[in-house]
Amino acid sequence: MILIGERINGMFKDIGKAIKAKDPGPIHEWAKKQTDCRATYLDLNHGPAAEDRVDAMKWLAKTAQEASDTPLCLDSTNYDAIEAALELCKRPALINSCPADRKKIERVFPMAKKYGASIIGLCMDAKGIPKNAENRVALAMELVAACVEFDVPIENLYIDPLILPVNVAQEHAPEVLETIRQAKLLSDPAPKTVLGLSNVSQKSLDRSLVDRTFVVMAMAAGLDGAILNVTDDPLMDSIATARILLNKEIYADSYLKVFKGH
Ligand code: THG
Repeated sequence: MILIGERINGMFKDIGKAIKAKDPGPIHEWAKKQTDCRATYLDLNHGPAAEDRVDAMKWLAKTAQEASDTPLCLDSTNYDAIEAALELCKRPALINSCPADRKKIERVFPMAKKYGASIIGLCMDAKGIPKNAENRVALAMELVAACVEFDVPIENLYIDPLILPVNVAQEHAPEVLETIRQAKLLSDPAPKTVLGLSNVSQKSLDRSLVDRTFVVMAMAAGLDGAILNVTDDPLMDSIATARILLNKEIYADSYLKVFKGH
């Protein structure tokens, strides 16, 4: 599983403050901590409050790489901010994200090719997020076609069906699972799939329980990666156990110690 640590996000108070004050401490701390928890990528998101997004994203990319060699997942709707950060990335990055919207595709895909970056492609367009799997998959297909058009390897595309909080949008969860199944049939090789897992449990009572139950269901449907709380041990243990039960790793009594989320 590709594990993208979600914690360096201006939505969290400590990170929002650190970005404002240009205090590297919390960024270094979370970059190290999530790397220790075996994150494959570190998500960097300047949050809604950042004034100069280009400047904030550049600072986050520079500061995170002072503390860790883990590749970066550049999470912003501002593509100038993403491009400025791509210039600073020491390892191939993940662009988070691009909707199935022609204007945005024309901005993001050439940039991904130029920097050798991968792309998270969202199952949404200018009209928003479709309710059912069929319409989500149609948008995923546009992103797969864009890979061919702009010469980006399909393996570098991560389709994100977009999961919403179960407490307010319960009917979306099974449609997301079906989208993951069908995304795998769109091309050969198939695109990868990813979720912003913590969305599903926002404002729910036992977040970890909701997250780990849903991630296991999504893995059975073919999920390749998630943006998630990599410091949640029960969640990481569930992912490791699902990897064993899906026969992706060889069983050993010590598998929890050996694999964690991997
Ligand atoms: N898809 C893609 N990228 C994404 C998302 C997605 N990036 C952002 C988000 N969704 C994934 N990251 C988070 C990070 C934090 C939380 C949820 C998703 C979260 N935060 C607490 C909350 O809202 O309750 C904040 C708590 C606090 O302030 O301390 O849950 O879907 N491609």
